[in-house]
Amino acid sequence: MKKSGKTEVEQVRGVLENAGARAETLELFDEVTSRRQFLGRSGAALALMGFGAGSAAAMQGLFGQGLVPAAWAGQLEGIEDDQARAALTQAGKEGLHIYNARPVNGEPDPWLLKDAVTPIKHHFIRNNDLISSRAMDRNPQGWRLTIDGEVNRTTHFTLDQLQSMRTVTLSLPIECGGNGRAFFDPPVRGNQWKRCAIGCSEWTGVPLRELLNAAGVKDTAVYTGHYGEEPILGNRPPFSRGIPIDKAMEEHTIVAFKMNGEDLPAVHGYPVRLVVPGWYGSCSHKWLNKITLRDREHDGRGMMGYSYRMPAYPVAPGARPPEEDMVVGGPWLIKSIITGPKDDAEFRAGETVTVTGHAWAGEGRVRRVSISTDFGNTWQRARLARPANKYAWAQFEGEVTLPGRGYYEIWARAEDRDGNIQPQVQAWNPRGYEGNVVHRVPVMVSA
Ligand SMILES: Nc1nc2c(c(=O)[nH]1)N[C@H]1C(S)=C(S)[C@@H](COP(=O)(O)O)O[C@H]1N2
Ligand SMILES: [Mo]
Repeated sequence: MKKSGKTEVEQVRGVLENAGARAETLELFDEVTSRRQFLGRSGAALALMGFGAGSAAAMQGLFGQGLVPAAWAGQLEGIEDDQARAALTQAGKEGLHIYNARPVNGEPDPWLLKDAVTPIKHHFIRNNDLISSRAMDRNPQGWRLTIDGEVNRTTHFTLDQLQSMRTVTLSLPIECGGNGRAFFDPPVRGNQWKRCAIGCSEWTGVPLRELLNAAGVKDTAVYTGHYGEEPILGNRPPFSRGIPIDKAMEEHTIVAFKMNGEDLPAVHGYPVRLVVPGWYGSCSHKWLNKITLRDREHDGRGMMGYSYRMPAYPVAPGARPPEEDMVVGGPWLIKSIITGPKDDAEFRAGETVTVTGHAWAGEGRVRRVSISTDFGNTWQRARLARPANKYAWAQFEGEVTLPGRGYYEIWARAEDRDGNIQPQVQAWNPRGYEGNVVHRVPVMVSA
């Protein structure tokens, strides 16, 4: 934290104390101001502080007194929506950069994603619309999941029924199709996700195929269509994506009702969501209440035009291929992130620096992660841990030594078993999907 910032915080604390602020208000003040150190440079202005459930009132008290320090003002502007605040608080979110509040969208910094299993507080959020009151109240009354369409019999499941079936618990990544969009040149519209619209939490639920089999899958079923319960922003059809039937029948595609052992927070899809690992996050439908099996590719909102679609052939940066040349996107590419060191970390010449991170590979398997400190001129192999299960990300770790003073970048590059390697330059597409350019972490070395 900058010296001037600290002085300002201390001044405000003094004013609060003199004004006779309650002990719990001072405690909250200290908690919030001390957490700022986790927020990183550019993030501070938009970052979300991890307010406890009871602290909103205390914050209101502060605002009422006109005592909002400049250091806080921007952070709270990022969450100007009551529902977003409540949803973020319920999920205990901490350290996310909130891009918008209505709908709510946010991602953490890479150094907050060190854990093999992403804690709920640091899992990114991507909503296209709003959150229902059922989800906010976590009320399962009257909710059911319907399987219909190309099935022998339309079948319904209550939450109790799902929970009494054979469940599985798996570490599964969910990664937004637009993760990495911020690195597209020329820029493309949409949330400017950097590297952390990904999480790999532990999801508990029922394999989707067991529900589909219970309904009886007809030979004519080739695709799914997903529907959920959410208030739609504006006058448009509900968000509804789908996946090919083979992916739906794959044993790791699950209907999940627990995240890291807890009931799903509203913001992550209470009461149940799909988890379709290795594919664009948009396939992992939240607040799920119906799956329709279809005899053709699904045509819901999010399946047509340029939305979650890729050009059928490589296009020039900035080009706009005709709509009929766009095809539905799905599987993710080989990718990795560096979770340590942080951006702008400072080291001494000759010091051993531990580099940590994760690698994952869509439908593939990670074979190798390599690290470079000389702009990709030379690479050294990192140690790679065995992932928890298929699709889970694999932890990597390696040591590098930075020889002399100056500016360095630490790069990581993953390779899958089919020989696909993360590129050092980002290929372009009109909506900024499948961004997987190598992660570069700038560090400074002193003599
Ligand atoms: N019903 C519904 N499901 C949804 C979405 C949505 O807007 N509505 N967003 C999707 C997208 S684009 C992504 S990337 C993931 C994000 O999941 P998370 O918010 O739990 O991280 O949810 C998907 N499921
Ligand atoms: Mo997404």
